[in-house]
Amino acid sequence: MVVVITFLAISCNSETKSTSEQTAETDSGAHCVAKGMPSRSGAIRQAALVTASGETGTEDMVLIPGGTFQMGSDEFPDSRPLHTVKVDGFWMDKHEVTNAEFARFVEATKYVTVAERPLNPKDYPGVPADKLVPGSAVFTPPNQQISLENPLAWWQYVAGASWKHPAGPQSTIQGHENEPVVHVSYEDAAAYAKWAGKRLPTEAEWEFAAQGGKGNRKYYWGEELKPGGKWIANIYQGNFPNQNAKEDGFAGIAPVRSFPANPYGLYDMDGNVWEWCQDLYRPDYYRNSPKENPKGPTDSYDPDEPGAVKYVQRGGSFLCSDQYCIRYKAGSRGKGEVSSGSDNLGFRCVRNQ
Ligand SMILES: [Ca+2]
Ligand SMILES: [Ca+2]
Repeated sequence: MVVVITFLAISCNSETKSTSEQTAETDSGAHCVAKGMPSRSGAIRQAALVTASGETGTEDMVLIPGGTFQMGSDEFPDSRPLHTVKVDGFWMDKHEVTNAEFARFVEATKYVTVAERPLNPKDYPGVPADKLVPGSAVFTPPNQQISLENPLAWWQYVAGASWKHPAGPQSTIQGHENEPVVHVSYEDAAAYAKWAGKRLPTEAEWEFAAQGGKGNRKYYWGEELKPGGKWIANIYQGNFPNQNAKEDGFAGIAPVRSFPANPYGLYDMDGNVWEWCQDLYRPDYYRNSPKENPKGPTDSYDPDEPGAVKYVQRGGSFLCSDQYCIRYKAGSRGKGEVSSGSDNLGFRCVRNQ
């Protein structure tokens, strides 16, 4: 396996975080990978070439009525302050976009995802050409308990990993058609949405939908971590990252609809895979964001990585737990570099009413 680890090692290693900062990690592989991987956003802009399929149906979507809600969370610095937001109604995919759905898109458009595209040596001065191989970030847990300070201890850039080969070249999506597609960059997700006659949700739409009409609570499903003693979302139990107790039944990705739907009929808004939103990311956006149908700031800024263009991700993944990444909690935000994917990052789409 060839890994482009030289760059990765620089930045993710360089961070030393307090315990509270660690638990606020987003643990998106893309977040970590972006720290060492120069952006590939200069690669072929295939999304611009994708045309809409003309699809207008709302099969496998639900109508979210729109309304006013409390957005954000006081628990996370970049989710403050809690503020009142109004969103119009919209249709939303009931579940994360699946491998089967993404395969239909690729079949129809011959789209090549960012993770599958060659890397331009100009973007990586000093890196030998044989290291510049297409690939993506794969969760690769160590065998023993380790410090949680260095995400590179469990994230590896795997050559040949892509949506078709989620764990690397030898892996396949055959038999996993009903699982969420992963290793999709923002551009890939937006291209799929455009083809499907849909779009990515705004962050406000996503959170409004996740609340299920129940208001701002600790978790999107309620105030208790395990209502009735049962796990009702695919997150991480056990000792992160090396001892996955999989009490919820899944060590990794679960097929969509494996856990109960929320009151709107939406599945896996919590956990399973992170979901791209259309908004650019800034940690200070909520301090002065529009009160109606906010669509994100006009530029992106992440103090952890000032040069990177980042978009918001929501909901957490199968790697989230109270021990490390608590960003599956209601109102919390994730972020990812525009050209990066990982095996715990996917998306779902919406359509205007
Ligand atoms: Ca799990
Ligand atoms: Ca999800």
